[in-house]
Amino acid sequence: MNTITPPIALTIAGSDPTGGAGLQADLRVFWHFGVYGISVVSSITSQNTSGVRDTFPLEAEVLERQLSTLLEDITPHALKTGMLYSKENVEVVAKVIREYNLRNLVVDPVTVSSTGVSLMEENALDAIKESLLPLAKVITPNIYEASLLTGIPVETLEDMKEAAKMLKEMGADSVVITGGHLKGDTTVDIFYNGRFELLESEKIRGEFHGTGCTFSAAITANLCLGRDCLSALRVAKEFMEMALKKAFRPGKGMGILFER
Ligand code: PXL
Repeated sequence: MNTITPPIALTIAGSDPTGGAGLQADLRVFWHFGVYGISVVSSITSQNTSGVRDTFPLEAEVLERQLSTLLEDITPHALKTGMLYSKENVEVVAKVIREYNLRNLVVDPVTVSSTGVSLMEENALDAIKESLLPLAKVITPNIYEASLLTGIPVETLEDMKEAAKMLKEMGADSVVITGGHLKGDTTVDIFYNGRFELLESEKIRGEFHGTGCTFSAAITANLCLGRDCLSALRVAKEFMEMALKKAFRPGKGMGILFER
């Protein structure tokens, strides 16, 4: 037996059969960075690259049993949450994270799919704010999610800064708001942990599926490797640029990111 344990990251997310988003994408990204992925499924979806057709959230009890059985045995060095869907599921995840004192939590507040299908019940948003945000090392909303979480419109760089401050006040240690959906030729992401850092990159045009999952998984993997938030973010951005340039279309719909 190998006596050296690799860094281990946990994803708590929905299943996406296309592999472009959800836990399948998370595990692939973890592996790219040499991080061993463990996973707990929070909901099943039926979808293809043209869109999500159904969502079947698992019951909170099923989620809790998967988590407690796994975590009484293995302690991940970092973890991320993706699609949790219901208030009950968000609360169970927060409870278990506290119970097992898990560190390096990345919260990707998944609300809708790239084609606009809801991946979250309305009251789950309040549960994310109240229970999960205070436990987060980093929260990674896009501008729409940042707007939903803060209740302010997020359409400009100034709005993003305001929302980032609010999200930090709500309890997240660091905030990353991705500006990929802003108008303009470049993408500006905002990092805030008490001071601001603006990260600009080339905007790669196209219809992609799973960018939010892939990005937050790359941050999680790099926190897992011991990087601080800002350097994890820088590595994740570089990774995204590469994976977007190599994206492919396995079906008739959106492109899926690829890193080989
Ligand atoms: O990209 C958001 C997302 C997250 N998780 C699952 C998804 C999607 C988008 O379709 O299917 C499982």
